[in-house]
Amino acid sequence: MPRLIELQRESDSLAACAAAGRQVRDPNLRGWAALLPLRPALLQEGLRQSGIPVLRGEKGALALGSISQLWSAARSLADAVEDGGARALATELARRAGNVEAPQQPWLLPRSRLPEGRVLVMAVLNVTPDSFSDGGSFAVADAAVEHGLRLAAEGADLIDVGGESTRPGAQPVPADEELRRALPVIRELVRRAKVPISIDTTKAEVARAAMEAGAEVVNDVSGLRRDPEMGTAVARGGAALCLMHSRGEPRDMQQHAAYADLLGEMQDELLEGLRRAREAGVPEERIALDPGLGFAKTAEHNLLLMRRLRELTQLGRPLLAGASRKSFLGRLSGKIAPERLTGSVAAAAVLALNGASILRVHDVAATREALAVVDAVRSSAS
Ligand code: PMM
Repeated sequence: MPRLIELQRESDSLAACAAAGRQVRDPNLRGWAALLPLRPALLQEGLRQSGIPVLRGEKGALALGSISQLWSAARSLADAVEDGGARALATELARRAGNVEAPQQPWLLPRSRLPEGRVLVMAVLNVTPDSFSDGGSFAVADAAVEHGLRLAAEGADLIDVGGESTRPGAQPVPADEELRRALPVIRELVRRAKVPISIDTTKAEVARAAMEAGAEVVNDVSGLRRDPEMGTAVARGGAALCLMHSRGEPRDMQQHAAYADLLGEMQDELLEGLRRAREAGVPEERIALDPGLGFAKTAEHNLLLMRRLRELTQLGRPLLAGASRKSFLGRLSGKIAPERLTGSVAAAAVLALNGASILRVHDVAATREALAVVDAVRSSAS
């Protein structure tokens, strides 16, 4: 069965060469090595053809690469190789590599530079009629701006402004209404908050206006599926993009919550979103991926995803995730949305520990406090 060896130092390289039974031992191998049995040789050949260097020894072969390269080559071979033994090896290698967290990638924004070396917090600022008591649209915008400034002062690294509810069952809002709600708030926060602003929308028209007003991130919960112009709009506007996994539309998405292999199908669908974004001209380093907790997922799917989140780090992009106040947490605590703070902070800690780079949350101060602990635990490992 394949074994994965991390090659950080000279001694790791020498040990990997010894395990493969190589006469000449190279002290300079770095990254990851998959130690494979010599037979059947079809897996080695397949890996070689996918561009992975393979060194043979008397006892085994070493396939070398980053964990994401090994994972993705093994995953495609597991589907393609016909020989049963080689296929079983490829499947096992893909499974093992999938369990290793890939190194976190930076997320590049057009103007701001996000802090590195810790998990980031994206604050939720929903400007929908049910989120602020409605004293007329100016009063709502003022209250939203004040709330946004408070979230920034509490330590938010980004603020995500949304003018359309995406809750399960929510009805769509026309673009002009979404703009009427979100645009004044974005303009004011771009001027006054010292953190980058994101627009939570699935409409290219809204994204364009928000980018013109200074938004640096477009957060599309449809993962570029809903509006065919969205990819080009983001590429032209130069913003960063959050591609979230979902299926169907908010009004019917829970009918699509059926998976034979949740993580495998999500990886395929997120890769499809990445391909769409690249084809539209959005540079890869500007893209973050989001598992879309609660979107076309049952409560059980959400929990499984939280436990196995690190498998999505193999897609090679930073992971953004949001569990904050969601209904599956309410099912566990029996609490209504505004009272789900403790569960939300626990969920944020789990997500951060399992590989999320950015957390989308309502409660910034409490989350930052919990993340200080998670960051300390994570960095103690290296
Ligand atoms: N969840 C909601 C809205 N937008 N965007 C991203 N990227 N990820 C999410 O999980 C997400 C989102 C719904 O939650 P809310 O109604 O509390 O904003």
